[in-house]
Amino acid sequence: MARPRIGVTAGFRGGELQLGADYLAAVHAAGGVPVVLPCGLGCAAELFGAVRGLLLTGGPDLDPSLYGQAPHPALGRVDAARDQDELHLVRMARERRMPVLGVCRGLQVMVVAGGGTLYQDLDSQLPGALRHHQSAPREEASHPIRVTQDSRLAALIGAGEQQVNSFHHQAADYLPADWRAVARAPDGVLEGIEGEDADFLLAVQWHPENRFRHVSADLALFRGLVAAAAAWVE
Ligand SMILES: [Mn+2]
Repeated sequence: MARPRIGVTAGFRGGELQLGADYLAAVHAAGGVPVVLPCGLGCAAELFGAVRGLLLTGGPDLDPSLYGQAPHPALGRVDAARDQDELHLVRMARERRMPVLGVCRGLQVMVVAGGGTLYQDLDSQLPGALRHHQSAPREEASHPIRVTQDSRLAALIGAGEQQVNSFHHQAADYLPADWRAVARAPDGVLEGIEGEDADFLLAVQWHPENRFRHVSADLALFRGLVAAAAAWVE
C-alpha cells in the first residue's frame, strides 16, 4: 500500500506558521507522508478529508473556558482559533475511527475534546510535582515514566520504567470515561493515555519527535500511527 498521508497540525504565531520540523521528519521516518494542517483558519473540516491519520502537535495552552475553568494566573498563551480547529479534527476523527496520535498539547486537546479537564499549571496546582519543563536539550530525557502492562502503549514501546523528555507546565487532570491512563511520572502526572476501544487513539505528554532518531521507542509511536493509518478503512 502507498505511504499513508498523515495530517500534522500546526498553529500560527507572530504571522508565521508554528510547527517543529521534527514532527514532519518523524512521520516521514515512520513511513508516512506528512501533510501540514494549518489550524486557526476555520477550515478543519475541509482539511480532514486529505489524510488517513492525525498527529496533534505541541503548542500553546488550551483556553480553560473549554473545560469550564477560569484562567489561572500562570496560564500561558492561548490560541482560541487553533483550539477550535483541533477540537473539530479530533471529533471528526473519533466519529470516523481515524487513527490519532497526540503529543504534549495534542494529549491535552484529546482530553478536552472528550470532556476532561487539565491542570493549568503543575508547579502551582500539584504540590510535589516534578520539574516537567526541563532546561536540558530537547533530545535528552529528564524524568522517568512507568508504562502500564497490557496497553497499546506498552505493545509499541514496552512496559515498565522508561526515560522521557519533558516540556510542559500543563497536564491532564480529569480523564474522560472512555480513556485509560497508561503511563505516569513518579509524581502521578499523566504521561500517556489511550482510548478504551480498538481504535488507534494514543497520546503522550513527552516529545518523541525530538528523540526518534536515537530512541527506538519514540520512533515506534510514529510507526504505530502510520501502520494504523495504512490499515484504516474509511
Ligand atoms: Mn513530563
